Amino acid sequence: MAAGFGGICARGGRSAVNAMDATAARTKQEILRGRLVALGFDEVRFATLAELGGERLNAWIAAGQHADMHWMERTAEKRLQPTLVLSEARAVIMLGVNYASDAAGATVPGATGEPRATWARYALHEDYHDTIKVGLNAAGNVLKEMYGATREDYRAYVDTGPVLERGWAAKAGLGFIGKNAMLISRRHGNWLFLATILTRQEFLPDAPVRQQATDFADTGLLCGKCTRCLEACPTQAFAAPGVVDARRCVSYQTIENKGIIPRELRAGIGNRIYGCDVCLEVCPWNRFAQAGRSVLLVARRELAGLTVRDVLALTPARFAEVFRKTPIKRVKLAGLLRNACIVAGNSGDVSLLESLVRLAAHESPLVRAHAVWAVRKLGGEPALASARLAETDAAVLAEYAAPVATL
Ligand code: B12
Ligand code: SF4
Ligand code: SF4
Repeated sequence: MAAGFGGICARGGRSAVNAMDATAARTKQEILRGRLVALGFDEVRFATLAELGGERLNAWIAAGQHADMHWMERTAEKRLQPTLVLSEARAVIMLGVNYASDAAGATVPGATGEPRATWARYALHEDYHDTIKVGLNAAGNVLKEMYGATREDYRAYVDTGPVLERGWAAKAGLGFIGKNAMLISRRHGNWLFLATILTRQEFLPDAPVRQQATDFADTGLLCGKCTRCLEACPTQAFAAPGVVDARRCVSYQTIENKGIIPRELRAGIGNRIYGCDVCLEVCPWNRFAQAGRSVLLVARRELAGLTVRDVLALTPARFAEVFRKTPIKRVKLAGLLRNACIVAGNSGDVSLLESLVRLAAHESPLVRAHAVWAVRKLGGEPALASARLAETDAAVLAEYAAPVATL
């Protein structure tokens, strides 16, 4: 791949030619931007490779705020040094995909008063890792066509790569980092997926939202005195503005945690069955968000209609069918039943007891533990007598033994 913009022709002076080259490079870059927008990316911006500053990430890991996401520890060095991911990398193309839509998490109870679950807005789509990947593959073809880039000249990621996507997005000017830790866009509010192309090609950098917005000190740059997100967090997960302690975050607990959800956090989970958007929803910057074009997304609005009772009744076959192609399949049936037990326990709806008592004899100890908690919380403990007699798992027995005041 031809990396630079420089070059000298026999007759012109170096600076005149460089100026001409820079203009040509800029024009070409704008054509590239237009072509990537046409592929479905709502934001396409460029940053040159520079130090991002590792203090924030290192401090987060040192404090254990990454919970058991040990892969964050293992990849920290790469996240801070993109040339370890791609040698001779020179620039980052930061891409954003708007997912603001009226498919917001279902927070309104149905007409029948049946308890509903709230799903993170992003989850009410086919898995964005898969659908945005299609756009990234197409972007690779454009880079090849326009710049002669081979597969070795760039790395393209959405979410799962060892890159600090929000930091690069702030550098490239997609938005600013809010006190809720989100990359917030003036055009899309909080509803922007990020994707990254690390490349050996040089690009002219775009400006950040404000010139000084290049450092961690600028977290909350356009928040002013607002602290809504910090106050609204249902589990007090913010260790400081812009710093999420994953151990307390509902998103971590309901998606990434594969084990028991700490008892003291369960009430705060409320009816959030998968992920959490509270600190995003309350942000006043969302009022500028326009509906997305959905070129790289496939909405699955029907999922918002599922009731807690529907989820508690899922069989392996039905789970596979309903959540096919969605990110929710990643938590597997046992993980989703665990979350649904918590939502049911918090609902106060004793008509769910029958399903919960059945789950207290489920084959998975993870499900049994949370079902026992929910049954006890709804006051149905006597119905657990036979399940308790058969129980041998230490974690489940601990749920039977927990003092009622801690439920
Ligand atoms: C680990 C992870 C999580 C963890 C930890 C969250 C966290 N706050 O770190 C958990 C599981 C809790 C989580 C939850 C969610 N996540 Co998440 N997550 C990630 C992941 C994989 C890594 C994030 C990371 O590096 N964290 C470590 C901390 C220390 O870094 P950071 O928060 O990114 O902050 C850095 C920069 O902001 C920088 N910084 C701070 N201020 C400033 C200012 C300037 C000017 C600069 C340059 C840098 C800078 O400092 C930090 C460290 O360097 C990224 C994908 C990726 N590869 O980056 C997605 C990602 C951050 N998640 C995303 C989403 C959508 C979510 C949820 C909304 C999902 C949900 N609905 O349940 C929640 C939101 C929770 C929240 N308020 O942060 C999106 C965010 C998009 C956006 N617009 O910001 C990402 C980018 C995935 C994607 N590709 O779209 N997530
Ligand atoms: S995602 Fe939810 S639990 Fe996590 S920090 Fe935001 S409001 Fe708190
Ligand atoms: S809710 Fe307020 S403080 Fe939080 S990110 Fe939005 S503007 Fe900033």
